[in-house]
Amino acid sequence: MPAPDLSAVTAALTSQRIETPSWAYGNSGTRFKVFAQPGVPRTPEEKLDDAARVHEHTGVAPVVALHIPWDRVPDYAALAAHARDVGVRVGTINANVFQDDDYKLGSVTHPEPAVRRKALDHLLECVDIMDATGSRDLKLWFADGTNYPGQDDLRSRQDRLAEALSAVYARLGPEQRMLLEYKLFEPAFYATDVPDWGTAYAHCLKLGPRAQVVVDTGHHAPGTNIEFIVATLLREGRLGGFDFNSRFYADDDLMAGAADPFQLFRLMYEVVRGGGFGPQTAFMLDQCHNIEPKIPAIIRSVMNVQEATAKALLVDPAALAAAQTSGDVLGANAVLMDAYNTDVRPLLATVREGLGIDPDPMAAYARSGWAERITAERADGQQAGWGA
Ligand code: PSV
Ligand code: MN
Ligand code: MN
Repeated sequence: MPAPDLSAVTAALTSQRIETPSWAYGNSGTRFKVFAQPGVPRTPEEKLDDAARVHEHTGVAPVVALHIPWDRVPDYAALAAHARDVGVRVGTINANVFQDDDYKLGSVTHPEPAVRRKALDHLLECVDIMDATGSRDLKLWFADGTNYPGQDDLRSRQDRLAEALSAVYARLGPEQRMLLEYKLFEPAFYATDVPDWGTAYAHCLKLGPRAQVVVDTGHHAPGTNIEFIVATLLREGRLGGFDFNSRFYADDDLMAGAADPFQLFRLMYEVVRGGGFGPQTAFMLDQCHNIEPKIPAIIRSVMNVQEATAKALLVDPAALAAAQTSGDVLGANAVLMDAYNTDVRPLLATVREGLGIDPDPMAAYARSGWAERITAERADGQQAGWGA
């Protein structure tokens, strides 16, 4: 590979697409308290209106992931049309089989067939919604698991999961994909039915090539080498996308790049190295902004992903390969660190100028008056929250 040339890096950064999650625009909190914020959207349409502001000021966030039923509307084609009208489009459809009393012991892995059927019907409904919105990806995360040894049969639960996944996979259109997300623990504390990339990968492998694994950066044990997982999934052709966020402890859902920007760089380097930088990989955020203002936090997160990407694109592959093959441990490490330690903010300012937007998205949003406007206009009505 030739040394990175700046015009190619600029072109790559200009073409980057980062998908923002509808739920990040609504109120959220911990299990202790939701701190409501003024101006928060009251409807899925208003979440799209806010997402359009993030795209307006960053130029790289034209796609918005929905979560069903949090974003339930009577007419999804009309919702997709609203998205287009305001300058964005509907992206990944996230299914939700974790907020119903029936799912106390699981959804698609529940011991009772009637509950499994109900969960499967919801997943199939999500594919209907994808047909209406023109979405490519269905993202599946299951809260399913057990809290106590012996509570249920671990193997039978895998069989039930496989049965549901294959029914959903069979329902997908030829251009649609299923992204299976794993998570180490929470809300199940003894055994989670899809706890790791290996389990997700094994299910995807049986289903077919349009079943892909999604890596949520907050869903691993502390110290896990996530870039190794990324490299492996790319090598196997099974990296469908990311849910980016930051964690200090568990699934903290803080802003991407806030806790560990070096990790984000290492992930993005493996994406670039492994040929995963392109529309075949869904670069999504999955975050909750509990105490900070939401739209600026999402703009900041998009910028953090851009900075990590720019640094990854600046790694000199020829110099790295030369150092690696000659066994130059420190030299190879220095090639990576040189890229990581580059201040890419001027480069990204140039990219933004090329896109015809303000080089400083945070300042441009603050000046825009949008925050004041939504605070005044959305003073009445029920504001959307995590779960509403
Ligand atoms: C679960 O922790 C998760 O990461 C899944 O992606 C859910 O869809 C999302 O969070 C809900 O915020
Ligand atoms: Mn997630
Ligand atoms: Mn999560």
